[in-house]
Amino acid sequence: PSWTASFESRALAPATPPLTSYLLRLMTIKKSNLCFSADVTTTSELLAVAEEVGQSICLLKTHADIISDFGDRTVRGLRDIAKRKGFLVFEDRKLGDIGSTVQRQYTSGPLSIAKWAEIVNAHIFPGPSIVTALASAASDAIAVYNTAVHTVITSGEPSSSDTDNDQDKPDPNKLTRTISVPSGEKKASIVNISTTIFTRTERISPQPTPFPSMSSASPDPLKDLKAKLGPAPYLRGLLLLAQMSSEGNLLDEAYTNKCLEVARENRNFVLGFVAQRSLNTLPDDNFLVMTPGVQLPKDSETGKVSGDGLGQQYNGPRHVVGELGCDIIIVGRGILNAKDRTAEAERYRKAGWEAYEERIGL
Ligand code: 5IU
Repeated sequence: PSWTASFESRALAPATPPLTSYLLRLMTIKKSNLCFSADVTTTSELLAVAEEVGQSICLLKTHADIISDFGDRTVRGLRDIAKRKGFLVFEDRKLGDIGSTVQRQYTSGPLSIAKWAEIVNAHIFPGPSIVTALASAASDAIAVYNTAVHTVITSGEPSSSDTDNDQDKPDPNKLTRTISVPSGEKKASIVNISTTIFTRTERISPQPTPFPSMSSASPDPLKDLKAKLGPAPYLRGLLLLAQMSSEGNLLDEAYTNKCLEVARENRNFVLGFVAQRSLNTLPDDNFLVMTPGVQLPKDSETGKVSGDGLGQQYNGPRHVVGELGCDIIIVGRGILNAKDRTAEAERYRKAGWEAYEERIGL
């Protein structure tokens, strides 16, 4: 589909991968193409700001490695808010190493990204195997998750061979069945990092069906959202860094085209790009473009915000969404530094959504 097609029709196109489809549905129902970039340095700040802006966003972007006390509390808190307020999580880790290393960076260590973020991003400068390596790690994580969930649901009581069950009472929300995994150390380790996080309600859901839009008059829009969208599926996807917003960056046209080529070879795992314009050119391309470097002038001001003095270059939502065909605006300090972040997130949501509606001719 071309970028002038509606998000809804792109969600429902038969070849659209499930995570892309889910996100496009979420965006349509919430009327939000806003990703908030939560560049904060403590868990408390992250959870507080996620609560403040959650209602207005479709995606929350993290830099987990700048959170000084990142850990279980961060992950549980963020997943809880994401579930309640209805957004997906994107860890802006910018992976860029050989396949074997990025698999470990993605699934293990203190960040264990695959456990809690639906979306992660990577550079392709190491070559295309960075993508296939991550795709394979993600599908292992998904397989393990589904097997584990299935076991919890079907077996009810814990079995004696549970490896992580020394409490008296089993916690039904804990996936402790490493025994159910079809063996292999790698898989077992993914289960271990997952055990305290996944709950039964996050089971994978089938390809979504058409949906009505969310009524803005609803007394509880978030409850509405859940009823219409269904539970979030446990799926993982990758964004390729095809273009950057910073001055003098080295990602030239040839590099951007190479990203597109690699993405097309991995359509089920690569849901799109971090870029500055739409890259969809073939009829089959349904990649989402997420665009950082977006700011609105303050409410009291007019004109354009230019940069941050450290190389960042800003554009407005109308330009990137309406004229360049980007799908999702990524906004950090524009919202983070506002006095009333809830109101500011809502102002950005509206601006992003109006630019999108204009572009599709509404
Ligand atoms: N980010 C960019 N530009 C890029 C890429 C990522 O700004 O090209 I790739 C990140 C950096 C920061 C956020 O986390 O997006 C933008 O934050 P501000 O809206 O505060 O500038």
